[in-house]
Amino acid sequence: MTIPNPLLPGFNPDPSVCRVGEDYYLATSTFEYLPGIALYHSRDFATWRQIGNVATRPGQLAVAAVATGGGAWAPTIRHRDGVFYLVITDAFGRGTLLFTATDPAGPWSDGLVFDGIDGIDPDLAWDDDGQAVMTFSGLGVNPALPTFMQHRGLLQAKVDLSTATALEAPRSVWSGVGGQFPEAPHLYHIGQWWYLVIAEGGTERGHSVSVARGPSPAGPFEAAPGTPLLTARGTNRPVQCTGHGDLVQLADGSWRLVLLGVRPRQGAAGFSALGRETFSVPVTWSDDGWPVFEPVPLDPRPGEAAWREDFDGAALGPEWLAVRRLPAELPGAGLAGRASWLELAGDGSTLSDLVPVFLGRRQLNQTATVKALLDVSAGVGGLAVRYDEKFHYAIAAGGGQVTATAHVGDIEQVVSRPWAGDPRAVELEIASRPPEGGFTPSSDQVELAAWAGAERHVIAAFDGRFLSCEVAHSFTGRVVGVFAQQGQVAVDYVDYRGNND
Ligand code: 6LW
Repeated sequence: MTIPNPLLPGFNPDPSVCRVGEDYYLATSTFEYLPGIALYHSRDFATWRQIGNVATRPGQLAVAAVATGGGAWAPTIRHRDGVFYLVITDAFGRGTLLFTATDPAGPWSDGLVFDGIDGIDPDLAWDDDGQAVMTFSGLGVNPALPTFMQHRGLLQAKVDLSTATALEAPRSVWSGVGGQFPEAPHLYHIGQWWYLVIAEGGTERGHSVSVARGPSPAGPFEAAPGTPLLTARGTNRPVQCTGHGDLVQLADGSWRLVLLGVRPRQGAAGFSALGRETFSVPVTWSDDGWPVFEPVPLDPRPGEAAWREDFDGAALGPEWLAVRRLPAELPGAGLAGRASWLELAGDGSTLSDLVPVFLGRRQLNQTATVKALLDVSAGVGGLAVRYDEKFHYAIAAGGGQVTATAHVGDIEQVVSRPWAGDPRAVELEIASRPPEGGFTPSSDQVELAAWAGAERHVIAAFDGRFLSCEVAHSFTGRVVGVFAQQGQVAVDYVDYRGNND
């Protein structure tokens, strides 16, 4: 079976994976979105299903007021003696956290804050005596500490997992071959060596995977000849920014690396609509015991991806995200009101606020057409594609108007038209299409439209490049969904069709 790339499309950065028998569990970062820390499962490594999220209850992450870019950064997931361990940084929030579960679908524990670990990208390994060892990047992300925004290279400490306490002052370990931001360490005991796999060069075009090995978890580590062993820097490969890898041995004995990357349209100078996604490559071993990685190919799942949510069930699936609060905390009756509709209530916020009344899912494909049917007879609301509060496009209806808005940094363009159609059933659409060819790269063209019966009225069309990770500079990616701005808004369905044209 072909293993596709991206492995997990849509915003799914900082992947970490573990195998238990024939089952694979993979976790990715979610930043300011809740539920937090997406968890995926596979049996063949090619088909994946989101089985849950780690942070599904208030208090597990402190993202309610976190600045964009903060929140859940870079998990490591491991399994030992029947327990799943997930360590992660809640950046600018609670700090370095330990969550545990016996069923990875949840529930996960409330999360213990590590005492004595000040940094990001924690890794968890056990030495030959069963002592837990945490290796992490010494970038300070606690505004209350003098180390805030300082980078102290990669650090390591033995830790007590029952109390989440460092058992020693963190020691420096090998920190790469000179690229900026040595981070994302993962430590493995393979054969006679302890391998340290890290990222360096920064998460943008300079990103890479570097490798070293040593005789003990603490080193001393010797860099692999020619490391970084994987990078797209300076190339025009279709998958850029490749780095932040985690190794796993598959059930058949072969090895793979999961890592993050982006797929800019029109090459390295282009724009990536979806943000950082999860990719994977096979790993072979050289005669002298170093891992060998191929460059990351682009091989998306063929055909159209489609989903439709009719809000018929009693609960939303784990793919649905809200910003800085859980979907169940959004104002309005949610699924508990009108049967087979979702009810949202405006609370005076807009999409430009830190905490909008917005519920969405990751855009999974380079181009996608998303439609929603709304009842706006008692309010104003619509459909939006969001990077963050500074970068979003939306089409709203209500009060006898439809309004398309592009919000790009500090610049806003608003196009309004009177709307005479029935406000109890307004069908809105956001459709992205491949850009016109030409010298200047773009990601896509985004049309914002409203339907009157069989007639499609395009209210505005905007260049999609402004909703890309290169422009927005968020750690996340596009999330498409519905929002309420004023009064009561009800949503009958959201329908998504995407492809990689
Ligand atoms: C992640 C770190 C990084 O923790 O970005 O730039 C952070 N590097 O490895 C968020 O993805």
